Amino acid sequence: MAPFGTLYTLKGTIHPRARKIFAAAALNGLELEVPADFNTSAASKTPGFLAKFPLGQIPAFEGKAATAIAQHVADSGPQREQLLGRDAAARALNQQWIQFNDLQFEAAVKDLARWRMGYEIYSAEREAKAAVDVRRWLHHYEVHLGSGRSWFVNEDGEGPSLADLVVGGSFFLLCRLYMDVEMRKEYPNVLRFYEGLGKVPGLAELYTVPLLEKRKEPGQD
Ligand SMILES: N[C@@H](CCC(=O)N[C@@H](CS)C(=O)NCC(=O)O)C(=O)O
Repeated sequence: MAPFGTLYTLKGTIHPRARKIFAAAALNGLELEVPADFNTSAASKTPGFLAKFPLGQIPAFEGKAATAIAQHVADSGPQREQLLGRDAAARALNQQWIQFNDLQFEAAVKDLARWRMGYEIYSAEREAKAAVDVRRWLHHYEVHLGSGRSWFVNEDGEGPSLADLVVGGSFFLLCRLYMDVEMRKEYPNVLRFYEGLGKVPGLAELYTVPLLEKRKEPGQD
């Protein structure tokens, strides 16, 4: 089968923002080609790349950024209804959780992640704010999933929607760098949701992360 298109993201590693894109592609049976020479972030600053994507950011695909790419891929295959919703109400709920995740949860996760990954200078003040925020948003997820539901929008038997793939991508990063064994005990429903996502055929590699005993320190990743 011909690839669905070219995704500009780092070859050989799964960029934190690309996880949801590869997951939507896996569920829709679509292949995304990553250029073989796109293996450092300098590749996103070449004149050729900037001519196509003026912001010079990755992941990139046909003029779109991460969540919009995931939406495009989700809308382009046989699992479209599962991923985006079978009716107006389900599609709106997908948007609600996706936007909440990107604006609230992922923003706080990103603040906790960036200096652990060595991208920014540590700020005790931002760390403290992000630590409070991330718990507030996780609590919202925990309560929503508390009724025993497997997925944010879909019924249990329907499989994950794009909202689950998006939340799962941010949660992966939190688990990889920050959420230690003590913190995990506070969010059993979110953990159950995340483990369920990793059990979906095709998604294990994207949503399984070795769980941390101890939170990483700034610059430790
Ligand atoms: N809103 C964009 C943000 C993408 C983004 O910030 N990518 C970073 C890598 S994590 C990047 O390319 N930064 C380089 C830059 O901004 O010059 C998305 O979600 O795709």
